[in-house]
Amino acid sequence: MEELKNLHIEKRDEILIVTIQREPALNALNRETLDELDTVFSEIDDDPSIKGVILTGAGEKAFVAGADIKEFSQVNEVNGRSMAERGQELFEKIERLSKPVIAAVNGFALGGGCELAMACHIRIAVKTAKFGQPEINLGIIPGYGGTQRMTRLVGKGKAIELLLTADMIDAEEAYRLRLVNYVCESKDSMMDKALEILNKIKEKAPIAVGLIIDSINAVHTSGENGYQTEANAFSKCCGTQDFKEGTQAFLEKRKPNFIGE
Ligand code: CO8
Repeated sequence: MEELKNLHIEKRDEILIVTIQREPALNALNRETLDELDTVFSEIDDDPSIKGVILTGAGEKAFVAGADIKEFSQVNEVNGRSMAERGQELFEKIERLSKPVIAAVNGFALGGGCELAMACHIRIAVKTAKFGQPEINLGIIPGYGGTQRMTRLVGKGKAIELLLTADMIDAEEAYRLRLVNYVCESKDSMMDKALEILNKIKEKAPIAVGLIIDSINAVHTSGENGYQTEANAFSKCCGTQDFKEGTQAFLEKRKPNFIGE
């Protein structure tokens, strides 16, 4: 992997911990950081030694405070579209990864930061975290899929309110709205919770893990028939060694040994 300036990568057992580290800018997503995230997330699916990913931000203050506003002076109607599409493509790559990705939200998750967290499969927050889509205060709208993913996660009425008012909500409110799965006391306990979930999932049959993510994503992909995707995925699982092994292990009252084939 090429040298990364804005990300810190650590592998703990088979879990990859990706930390965005631009603390002076509250981990805002500049172009270079987006490129680096793309590099890292492009390699995960093909790496059998990685079973899950935790995405977090450096420090105690911010997960990601949004797209880097300092780069906005160069944005116009033409390149604004391609910049939004480029970000959307990356976030979709994360959402479509065949391995679970948990956003460990350690502080502000605003604008593109909230959108990035929402592209992850699961969100866990520290109790001091704050979420919001303040783009309207800058005269723009969320451009990295926030209008779509926020609506799916919290429902239309609340999504419209949050995006039109730019109100920031705390972690407890985010939990109440089902934007996050868990709220933790500290950054350490949040990381422990994320690892606990991923360590549980990594014992499961890898092909089935990927196909469940695929099938759940299909609910939200326009033009895609989710039931059809699920039936296709189900039949694919039925052809795997892991399916035979899982069934056999149950009948033999032992733990299954999944091999990802
Ligand atoms: N971009 C660049 N720098 C930032 C950002 C950001 N999004 N957020 C904070 N910073 C910088 C500040 O400029 C400051 O830098 P400096 O010390 O050099 O002045 C440093 O981080 C610390 O920030 P503050 O002094 O403002 O810290 P506070 O504790 O007072 O406030 C807040 C923290 C509330 C998080 C505040 O920084 C803030 O409101 N930040 C902006 C949040 C925001 O509006 N985010 C949305 C951006 S728009 C977006 O994400 C659109 C995504 C789609 C883009 C599509 C492609 C074009």
